[in-house]
Parts: sequence; C-alpha cells; structure tokens
Amino acid sequence: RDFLKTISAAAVVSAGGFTPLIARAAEFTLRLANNLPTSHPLNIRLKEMADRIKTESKGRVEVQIFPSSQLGSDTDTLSQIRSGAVDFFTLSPLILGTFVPAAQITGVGFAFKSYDQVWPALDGDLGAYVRNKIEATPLFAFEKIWDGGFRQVTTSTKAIVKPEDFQGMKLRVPPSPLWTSMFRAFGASPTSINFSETYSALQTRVVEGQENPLSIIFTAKLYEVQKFCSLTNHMWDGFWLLGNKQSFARLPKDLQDIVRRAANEAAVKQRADVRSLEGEVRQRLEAAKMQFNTVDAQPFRAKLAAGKFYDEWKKKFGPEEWAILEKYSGRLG
Ligand code: X2X
Repeated sequence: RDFLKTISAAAVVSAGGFTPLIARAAEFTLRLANNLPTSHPLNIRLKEMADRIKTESKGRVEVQIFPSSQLGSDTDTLSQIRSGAVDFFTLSPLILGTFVPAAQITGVGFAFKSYDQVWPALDGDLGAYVRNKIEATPLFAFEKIWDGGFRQVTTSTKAIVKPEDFQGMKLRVPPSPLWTSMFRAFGASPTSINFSETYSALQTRVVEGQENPLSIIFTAKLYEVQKFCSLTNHMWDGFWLLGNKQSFARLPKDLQDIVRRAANEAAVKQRADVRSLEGEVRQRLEAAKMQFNTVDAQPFRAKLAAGKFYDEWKKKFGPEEWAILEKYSGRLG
C-alpha cells in the first residue's frame, strides 16, 4: 500500500515537470566554438552561460561548447559560422576583419589607454557601429563584447625595450590585415598564424615571438616556449560572441531572450574575471621563469605615426568610423 502511494506520488511529481532520470534531448542544440583553453575565464563563463540557458529554457536549449579550436582554426571556424555549420563563435574583432573590415578598428595600436576607455567605446557608439556592420552579413554579435585584454610581446630571444628591437624579428600575429600592418610598421617580420598552431610554431622556432594578453599567455602555457615578456600594452583585444542569424532565428522569441540575457550577463562577469587574473598572473609567470620588462609606449606610438600607420588606417576605415574611435581614444597619430 505504502509502496503504491510512493510510486503514484512520484508519477505526480514527474508529470509536474521535474527532470526525468534519463534526460530528454533538447529541442534546440547549438554549437559554440572558441580558441581558448578550458581554464581561461572565457570558457568558465561560457560553461556557466550554457548551464543557465539549459535551466531557464527548461531543457529546451542546449549550447554545446567546443573550446581549444576543437572544430578547427579561427579561419576555418569563421567559414563554418558563415555557413551555419557552427551556431556561435567567440572571435577577435581583428580576425573578424578578414570578413568585416570595419570590425578591426577596436584594435588600432595604442588607441585605448585603459579599460576606462575600452568599455565606454565598446558598450557605446563604437561597438554599435561595428555590430551594425556585422548585421549586414549572415552573422550578428551579442551586445556585450568579452574581454581578451591588453596585449604584451613575448619572445624566446630577447626583450623588446625600444622599437628598434623589433627590427627583422620573426613574430607570430593572428590572421588579420591590421595586425600584420602594425608589426611591419614596427619593423618586425610578422607571419599570420592561427592560435591553434601558435604554441607549436613557437616551440619549433618557426617564429621567435608572439603577442597576447597575460591571461592567455598563462592559460595557454606559452611561457613554456617563451622566455621574455615585454609589457608593451600595444593594443586592446576582445571577443565578439557571434551568432549565425539563421540558426538563431529558429528559436522562438522567448528562448532567444533567455540566450541573449545569459550571454550578455556572462560577458560582463568575464570582464571582471580577466581583470583580476591579469592582476595576479605576472607573479605566476615569473615563477615559471619568464623575464619581464616594462616599456615606454611613446617611441612605439611615434614609430607608428612616422610610418603613416594611423593615416593609412584612417583612410581605410573612413572619417566617420575614425571619428567615433577618437571620441573615446582622443586624437591619434
Ligand atoms: O590568436 C590569438 O592570439 C588570440 C587568442 O589572442 C586571439 O584570439 C586573437
């Protein structure tokens, strides 16, 4: 008798919408790719975002995350999201620039002096301008960009102290015209290499150096194959969380809202995580035998200006977009 009561109570509970023991497949399964290791704040907050979306959608939406370029390099994944083979992708605005040139503007060398300029620009008119350009393609970007960080130069050969130290240096840069142009202007010899191949390119000494924020140098273990770290802060970089418009349009409006809210709120938390990681990571990199030096940015900025870097890119972006950048960065060049 008691037993019967127990199972009928269980049936009521189950009919009331509790998760059954064997989970049903979600109604919508979306694939999200990125190029960073699972230990990076980007992946920690993406995972949390996916869990939240699953709960709030009552299991109807599942976001599957593929970290560490598991689905291919950034270049490959960019074509996959364009065709809809991948639904979501976090990508640097500069690499997106191979498809949407205007997106590169947020990476102009030495434009942003600190986060006090970065977030107002990206959450304000500059970010909106870029997202509009993205919307003119099969892609869209969620409102809040995720943080990459201010980038620093590492090498296996020597510290970078003054611009001349770059002369002839074989440097890995991510695939993007702005990155190549900037390091040519410094006098280096840059090669476009996807992040998925960067560790091994450094290890086999195909290139002697690269540049990335400390949080990425640390989580991707680049300190294992690099010795010097020069704090150039030469540019800020982030990750737009891109979506394929057609895939996203398959979700009913209420589920789209759940995804959008979870994505934007996770990005804001991730920004704070990167800030605090950047604050503590230098010590850990020094413990791993990296040698740090600070850098006076002034001669580097002057070198870019003298090489017509700012003039050239102002012309490429056009006066309207350049003026929006300078509204936040102050006058450049
Ligand atoms: O490729 C890089 O260096 C990285 C991880 O910073 C970007 O995604 C731009």
